[in-house]
Amino acid sequence: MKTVYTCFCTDVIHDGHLNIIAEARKRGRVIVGCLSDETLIRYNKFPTVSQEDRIKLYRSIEGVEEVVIQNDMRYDDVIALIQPDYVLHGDNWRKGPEKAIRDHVEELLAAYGGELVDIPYTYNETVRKIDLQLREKLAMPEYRRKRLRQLISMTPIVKVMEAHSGLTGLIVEKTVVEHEGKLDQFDAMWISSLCDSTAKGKPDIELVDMTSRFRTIDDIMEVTTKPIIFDGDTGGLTEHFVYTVRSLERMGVSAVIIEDKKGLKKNSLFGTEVEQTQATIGEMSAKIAAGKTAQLTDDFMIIARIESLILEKGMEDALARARAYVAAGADGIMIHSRRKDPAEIVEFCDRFREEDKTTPIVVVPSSFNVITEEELAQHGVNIVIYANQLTRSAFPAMQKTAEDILKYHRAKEVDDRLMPIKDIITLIDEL
Ligand code: SPV
Ligand code: MG
Repeated sequence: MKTVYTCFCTDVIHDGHLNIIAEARKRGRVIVGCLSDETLIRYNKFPTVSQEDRIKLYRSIEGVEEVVIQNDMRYDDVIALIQPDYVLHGDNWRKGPEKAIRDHVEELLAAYGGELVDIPYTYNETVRKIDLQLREKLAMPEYRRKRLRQLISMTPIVKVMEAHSGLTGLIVEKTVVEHEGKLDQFDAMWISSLCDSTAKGKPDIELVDMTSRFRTIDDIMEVTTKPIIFDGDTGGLTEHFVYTVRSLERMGVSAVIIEDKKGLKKNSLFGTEVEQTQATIGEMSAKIAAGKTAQLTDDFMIIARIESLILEKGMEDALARARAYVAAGADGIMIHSRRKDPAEIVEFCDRFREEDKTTPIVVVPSSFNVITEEELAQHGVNIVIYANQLTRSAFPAMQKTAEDILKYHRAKEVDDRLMPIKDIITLIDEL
C-alpha cells in the first residue's frame, strides 16, 4: 500500500479539499498534515478554529487515516518522518510566493523517488463564498480584538507595521514575502500618531483629534482583518481617556499604548531637543488604573509607554516606572529609545525580564534598527512595531515624481517607476 501526504491549512473543508482527498485515496493510504498555529500565521491567515479542532476536523473526513502536525512550512521533517510515495497539493502553489516551498518538496521527493502531484485548484462560487465569510469573521470586532493576546502566546515575536489609511492597511494586510524558502507576513497594524498626523499634513502634537483618529481606524478596519494597536499619545486627560478606552474596545481595536508625558506632547524622536514633560509615576499610574476600570472585555490591552530613556532620566527611573505601571494594571510595557545603539533597550529588557517573566514588552526600533526580530525576542521582547517606515518610503517617492514632472514638463520620464494603470485599478478586491 502506497502512502499519500497532503498538508491542510484550512478552517473549513470545502469541495477543493474533498477533491484532493478523493485523488489521494486513489493512490493509497491518506495522511493529512495540519499546519501548526505558529506556522499558519506566517503562511496563510489567522486561524478561526484552534489547532486541536482543526486536527479533529481533518480526522473526520472520510478516507483520512491519520493526521499529523506539520510544524514547519518546509516539508523536510514531515517527509523524513513519513516518506510518502506521493505528496498532493492544489496547483495554485505553482506560482506566487508558495512556489519556492513547492519546488523544495519536489526536490525532497526526487531524492528517494517520491512524486509530487499538483491537483487542479477548485475555485467555484461556494469556495469563493467560504473564503469571503472567513475573512468577514476575522474582521468582526469580537474576533479581531482578542487576536493580539492570542498572537503573543502563539509566536516568539508579534510583528506590527504602521498603517494610516485604507491603502496602507491593505499593504500590511496582504504583503506576503518568500525568503529562503519561507513565507512571512505582518501580524498586526500600528496606528501611529506620527503617521496619522503626517498624512494630514499636521504636526505630531495631539492636534489631530480623536474623532479624526477613529475615522482612520474605521477606514483601515473596513478593508482589513489584522488586529490593531492604537497609538493613544498621552491618553489625554484621565477623564477623557476612559471614553477612548470604551470606544476603541467597541470598535474591535486590540490595544492602546499611552506614553507617560503631559502637557504639549512632541514626538519622542526629538528627545530632549524640545521641551517635553514626563508625567509623575502617580499621575500615569492613575490614568492606567482608570482605563483598566473602564474596560469591559478581557481582550483589550492598555500598554504603558515609558519615556525615561528618551528624556534621559536614566535606566533606574525606567525600571521603577515599569514596575509601578504593571502594578497599576498595565497589560504591557513599551520602552522607547532614540539611540542608534540598541544597548540601552537590551539592558532594560534583560533587567525587566529578571523580575517580570510575563508582562509583554513592546519596542519600536526606528533608531536602533540594527537589531533583528530574533535578537529582540531573545531579550524577552514580545511585540516589535515598525512605526513609520511606510510613510517615510512613500513621501520621497511622491516628492521625486512631482519634481520630475515639473522638470520635464510631461510624465513620460517618471512612468517606468509608477505602478501600471491596470494594476492600480485592480488593486482593491471587489466583494
Ligand atoms: C508614533 O509612531 O507615532 C510613535 C512612535 O509614537 S515614535 O514616533 O517613535 O515616537
Ligand atoms: Mg506617537
